[in-house]
Amino acid sequence: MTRHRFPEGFLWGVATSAQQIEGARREDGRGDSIWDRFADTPGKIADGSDSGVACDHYHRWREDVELMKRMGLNAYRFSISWPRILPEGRGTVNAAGLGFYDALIDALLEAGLEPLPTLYHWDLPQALQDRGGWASRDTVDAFADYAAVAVRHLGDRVRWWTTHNEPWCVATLGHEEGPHAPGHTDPAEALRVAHHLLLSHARASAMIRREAPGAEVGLVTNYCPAHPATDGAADRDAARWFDGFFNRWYLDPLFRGEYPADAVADRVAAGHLAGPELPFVQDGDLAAISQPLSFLGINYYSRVVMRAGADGRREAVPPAPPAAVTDMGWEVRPEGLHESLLRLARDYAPRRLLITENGAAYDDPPGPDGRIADARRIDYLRGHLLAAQRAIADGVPLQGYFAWTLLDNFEWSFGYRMKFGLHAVDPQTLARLPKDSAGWYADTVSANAVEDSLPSTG
Ligand code: IFM
Repeated sequence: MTRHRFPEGFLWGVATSAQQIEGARREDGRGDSIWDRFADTPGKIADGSDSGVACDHYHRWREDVELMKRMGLNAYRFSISWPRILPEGRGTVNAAGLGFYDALIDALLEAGLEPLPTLYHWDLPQALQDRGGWASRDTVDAFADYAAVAVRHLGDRVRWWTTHNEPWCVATLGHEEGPHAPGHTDPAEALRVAHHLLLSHARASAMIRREAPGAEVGLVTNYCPAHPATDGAADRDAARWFDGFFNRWYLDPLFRGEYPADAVADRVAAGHLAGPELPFVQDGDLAAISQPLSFLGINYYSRVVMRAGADGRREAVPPAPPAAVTDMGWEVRPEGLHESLLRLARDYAPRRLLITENGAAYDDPPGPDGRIADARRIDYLRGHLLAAQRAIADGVPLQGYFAWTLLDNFEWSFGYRMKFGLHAVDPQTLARLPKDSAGWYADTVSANAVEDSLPSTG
């Protein structure tokens, strides 16, 4: 067994998001978000649940900070609920909402945890959706105003700011495919939304830097490597196609100031664009979007295997030979994280990288003694941390790792069925129960190293 050490000062944390854990939907002046409205619509959430109470973190946050302190973490990535701060999306600021984050941040700092808030983890105020949502360029300005409110109030204590979490999900799942709020299925609108998300990142970043000159400002993407099912040209093209729209559609504008020409051509061919001109891009947009990031966050869970199907349609297929999957059906593939980090460093050269999410959904009920022995999650985390450490040894400027997630929580359209937490949450009492993985992660953090022992699942 060998111990693989991480650099001194490495950020060790967990990540959460407001909509998934806070609850307190109607308390202290909070407005509705698009996810509140979406979950109110019958049939949208697999188990018929909503996030009105979620993990009740809004009331139990002191206990949750204590859980993180007990794990010995030195950082916490969470998101700020836009409708809690600005119930109408812009205009009147809700002092009680800001007060919640004030108290949370003070407690984190006191516990030795660096706060890393994300401004947008999918909970657009419904009031802004009613005026066009992300498809409207006005929402870009509203986001910059919201960033200004947050940074003016919290920027004296927060150094690391993230503008957006996983813009692909917002654009594609929310506006092209529909399983996420607001549930639209309009591919042309999704392209406009993607651009407005990137532009709003640029405007908010400039605002944060103006208000808090020492701030580290970044964005988080869900990076997913795409591999062809065979070495044939059509399958390789299917992998290129996926990479173009999932990864490069965001990374190329951010790091190169241009949309990827091949992916634009794909969209023209699909009839989602009339031609190679992008009608929603205005002069100066791409120059603003490509201002250097202080860091790039990546959320890595798995890879995709692509092939050209019988009718020529590109499709994702299970890997061959079959591989272990999590409850989400996502292949467990730690080497994909190593591959991703190397590719990002090589092709985009970010100043710094953070793994802002990584984790696995497994449903392990408590045993007769009440213990939750989640050996598969421990193996997953160990494998991915070994891959991350190997990438650092290969020269990747990786400076932190955030396990997804602190608590079993509201997993969007899956409701509470998918359990990613290092702690379970009793559905009746909302009591937190540490799983074995919480203890394993605490040991890893305290050693600042990961051991390459044999998988505990044999
Ligand atoms: O729960 C989500 C999170 O909100 C964004 N990244 C992926 C996680 C697991 O699906």
